[in-house]
Amino acid sequence: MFLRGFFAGAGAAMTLSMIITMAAFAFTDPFAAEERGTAAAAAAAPPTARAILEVEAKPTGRLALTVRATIADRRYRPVAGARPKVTLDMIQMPQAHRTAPTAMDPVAGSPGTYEAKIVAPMAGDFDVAVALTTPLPGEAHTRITMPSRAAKSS
Ligand SMILES: [Cu+2]
Repeated sequence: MFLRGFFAGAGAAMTLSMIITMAAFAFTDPFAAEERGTAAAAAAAPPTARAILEVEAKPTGRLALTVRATIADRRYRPVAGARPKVTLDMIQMPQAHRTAPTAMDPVAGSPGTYEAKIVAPMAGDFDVAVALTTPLPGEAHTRITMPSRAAKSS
């Protein structure tokens, strides 16, 4: 009698604990689970864990331009310690004189912001690509037109 009650009780308890576990899975924040992670979990991070980038480029002189990128994680927290690189590729002449990737430097006092001053190979329209691999992978593009003569400063 006691034993039967015990097993029935154990069975009910087990079922209840399974329901709680399943509910916990259903309501656990998947980002939190990922960030809690160990090195193994980080290595297995899903490909959706990508950086969010905003890229701006502006001409600063004849063929010279400044590229600025802000890099954040998926929760819009600035990503410090990244090593973004910028590459120019001419839109009218794809791959013809794509620049070597140039490292971008962190901007002092502005966490998650990186900048590089580069020189376009010729006047024209360029795709400006900023990419990083650590601590998160990410890539973003903008476009810039380098005028055939330097714009007058106003
Ligand atoms: Cu060209």
